Amino acid sequence: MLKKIETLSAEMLAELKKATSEAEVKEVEIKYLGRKGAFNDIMKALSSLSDEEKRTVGKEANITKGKLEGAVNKRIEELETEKLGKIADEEWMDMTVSGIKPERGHRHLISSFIEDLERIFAKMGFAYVDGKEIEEEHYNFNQLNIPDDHPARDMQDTFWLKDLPGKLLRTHTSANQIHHMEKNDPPTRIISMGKVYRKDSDATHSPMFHQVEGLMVGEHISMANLKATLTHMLRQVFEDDSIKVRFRVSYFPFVEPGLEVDCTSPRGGWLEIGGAGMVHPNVLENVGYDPNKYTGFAFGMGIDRMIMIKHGIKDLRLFFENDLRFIEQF
Ligand code: FA5
Repeated sequence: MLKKIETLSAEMLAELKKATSEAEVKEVEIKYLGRKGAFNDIMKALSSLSDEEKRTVGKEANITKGKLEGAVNKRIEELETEKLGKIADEEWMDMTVSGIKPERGHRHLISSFIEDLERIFAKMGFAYVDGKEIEEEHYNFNQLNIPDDHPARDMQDTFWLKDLPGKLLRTHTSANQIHHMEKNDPPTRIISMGKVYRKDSDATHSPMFHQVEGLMVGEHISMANLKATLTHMLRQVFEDDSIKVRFRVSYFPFVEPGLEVDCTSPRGGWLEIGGAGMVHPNVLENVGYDPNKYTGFAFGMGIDRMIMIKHGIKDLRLFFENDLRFIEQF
């Protein structure tokens, strides 16, 4: 009997060693130590032994069972440690390796310039109003004192939209003056910016470019206010307090008098940057403002032109080609 206990014990220990999972260990445990297991058979067989033998064999069987239970728990622990060790081996991370830095982009030159302009005008009390790139003739031309047959329509070569009568890609941001004045009473002080479109293309003309429009209407608004506003804006934009502004008489149907605006360039000489003037009485009347009570100025500048002047860029098309060698310089 004692020999049998010894053999069973050795067999069980060998099987435990071979078990590779907790479930397998449990199976071995049941096979030897379970209710119908091999050790129970020995316990049952004790009844046929003498009292003396019962005591020795029984005692030995209990001690061995206790040891084997310990071996079961030990094997389970071993397997758990092995498992964790394996995970640590396979899934480790080297925290000292430097990471991959994601490339950080930045605002396009035009977008950041537009933000600067918005800030500069906000400080002078101009509210920002948005507009639409697809416009109606009514806003882009008619209300701006440019009726159907007016030759001034040819001054801005227009992209008309196929199958949408009277709709076009706005040729200037001046359309936003009308949208605003039709909905708001004077006095008013706004700017508006965005993309405009014309059939134009060379180094200084792009079929899509950007304008900033300004409008100030109230009592006693004069050309002096216009000059002061533009001078302050350009000095801020070019970060140069010596910038001068000059007006040359010109023609735009929606202003009277109409002006071309030039400024001294940070690189010397005079440069043309936009159009301006005193809002035409017909325009004020069109939107229901009393031209005998109110006066106002308006201006429209080429944003791309201003950026070209500021950074000495010769070709406007560079702005829109998205060549990183260009974009990353700003
Ligand atoms: C206008 O568009 C008028 N709406 C400006 C205005 C507003 C006058 C309010 C009076 C009162 P003009 O067509 O000149 O005007 O354009 C204004 C500026 O836009 C130009 O001086 C120039 O800087 C810029 N510009 C015009 N065409 C292009 C183009 N194809 N590409 C880039 N910039 C352009």
